[in-house]
Amino acid sequence: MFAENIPPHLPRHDWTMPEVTALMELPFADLLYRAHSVHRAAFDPSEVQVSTLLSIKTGGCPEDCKYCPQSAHFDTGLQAGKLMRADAVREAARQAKAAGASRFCMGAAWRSPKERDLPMLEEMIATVRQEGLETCMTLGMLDAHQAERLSAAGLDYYNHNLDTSEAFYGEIITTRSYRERLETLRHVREAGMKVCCGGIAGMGESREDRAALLHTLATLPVHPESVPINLLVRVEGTPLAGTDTLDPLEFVRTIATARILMPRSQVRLSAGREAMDAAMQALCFFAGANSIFYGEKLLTTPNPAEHEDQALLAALGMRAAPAKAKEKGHANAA
Ligand code: SAM
Ligand code: DTB
Ligand code: SF4
Repeated sequence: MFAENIPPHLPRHDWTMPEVTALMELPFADLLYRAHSVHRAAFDPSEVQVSTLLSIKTGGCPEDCKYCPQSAHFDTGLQAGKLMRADAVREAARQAKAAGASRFCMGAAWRSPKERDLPMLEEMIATVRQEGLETCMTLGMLDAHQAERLSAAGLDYYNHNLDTSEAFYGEIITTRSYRERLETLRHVREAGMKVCCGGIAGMGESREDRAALLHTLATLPVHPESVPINLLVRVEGTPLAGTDTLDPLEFVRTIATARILMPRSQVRLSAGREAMDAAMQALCFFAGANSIFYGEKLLTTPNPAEHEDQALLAALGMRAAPAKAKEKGHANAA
């Protein structure tokens, strides 16, 4: 059933859907054993990469993503704001760095950035780099020119999620297509940035949909360096507010399968940790998650307090990974 002769911790890009569903359906202990073995072969299992989020432009978004508190289509009581200025971003980056983050992710509630926003975004990238943090942005769709501008300004990562399977996607978003998402990912890759791309579990999709999302990610020409797996945060006022709770073991299975399919990627236990107890998070780490969002706010919703996460990592004998040294010859600005 599984390809023989290939060490399991080396990336493969030829995974088939039957292989992915077979992994997802393994007895739980077999799946976790396999995922943890792959994880150990590629990473120090005691290290976790730590990213802090900042919403640089909040709310009023024209897109209709049914999970999102920032969409202008739904009334979630969120106050919309303007694009922040780089000096305010510097202060937030400083605090994140002092608290132990290695990467700073800036998110904007846009369909895509406007030409007039690019100078301020470039200034933000330079500012966050000066504070000694890796930079990440998530601004919606990018064309090739925008991706090149951001890359030239020194942006290390671009986050753009596929969110779910192509088949389920139309139930969740109608204002932009799956194909457009893949196009943005291509522009990001071609501009020389690292790709951060994952999705959301718990939106009412099936196990098959979760498998299909992971299959799409794992068969991209290059695996995303960072794979955020979010558990839906059910926000009052969004159409998905009343969605049934996902079985926690299904979420752990999703993490484990992502780890096996993309053995060298950082798999991030992303949104939704407020609803998870320590045991579930420990299982996710054992299954191969090795990255978290850190700081008491995600973009607009709560995340565990820093002292809670410090206590959790200490209890598990885990520690924050230091920022990666810049690779020589990286296409981005120094
Ligand atoms: N507007 C940009 C875009 O969507 O491309 C960037 C920001 S958007 C908030 C980034 C990602 O956050 C989404 O793709 C989605 O995966 C995640 N997200 C948003 N709301 C969420 C929620 N309620 N629960 C879990 N993840 C969520
Ligand atoms: C990702 O996959 N999750 C983050 C980040 N990328 C931008 C965002 C989670 C947002 C959760 C809802 C909110 O706080 O608004
Ligand atoms: Fe807008 Fe992004 Fe929220 Fe969709 S996920 S509504 S694009 S902010």
